Amino acid sequence: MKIIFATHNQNKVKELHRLLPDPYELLSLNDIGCLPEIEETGKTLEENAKLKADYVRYKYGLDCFSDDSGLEVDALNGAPGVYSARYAGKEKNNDANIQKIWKSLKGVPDTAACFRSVFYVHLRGKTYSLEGRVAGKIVFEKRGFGGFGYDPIFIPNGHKKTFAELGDEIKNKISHRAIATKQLIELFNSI
Ligand code: ITT
Repeated sequence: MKIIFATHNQNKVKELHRLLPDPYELLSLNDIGCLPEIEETGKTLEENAKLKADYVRYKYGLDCFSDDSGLEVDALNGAPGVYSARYAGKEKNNDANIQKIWKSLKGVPDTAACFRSVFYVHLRGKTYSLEGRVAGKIVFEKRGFGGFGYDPIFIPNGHKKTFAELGDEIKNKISHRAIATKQLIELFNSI
């Protein structure tokens, strides 16, 4: 079964390739020749996830799913949240984003945070919204080389290492995206 994942983020694509079992053939936006960036003008993860999936559904007439995700820091009232990719500017500079998190959290003792991922799905004339969340905390140094984005500064609860240190195998068991993907597979299996 072919599934279109409405993303240009190759890190997300790599994770989904590992998370989806064999019968599913994952196609990204690049794979279907959809090269322009889809504008993310929503104010919530839910709104942006819908925007991305709707774009593909209505431009190409294809079933698909999207993922809008972000890091939500308690002491920053949920920021960077929906603006995670562009926290330090629209050029999506990951190092600058991490520096901005550290600056905003300077002197803050409680660095509790979570990653949240919202999937919006178009499937056989119906739409679905799915969500995964993983809680943890921010650390003030980059640790590890795996993953992407904020992974080097995020330690999931119950662990002593960052997502970047834990590596793909463990991240893909417990992450926000892994939890949402489980629900996606259940949805596919239910129809
Ligand atoms: P698409 O819109 O094409 O899917 P994007 O990178 O712009 O790609 P988002 O708008 O959903 O995706 O932004 C997600 C950002 O949140 C991402 O760029 C990272 O900065 C952060 N993020 C999301 N999931 C993450 C993860 O598993 N590990 C680390 N950072 C993550």
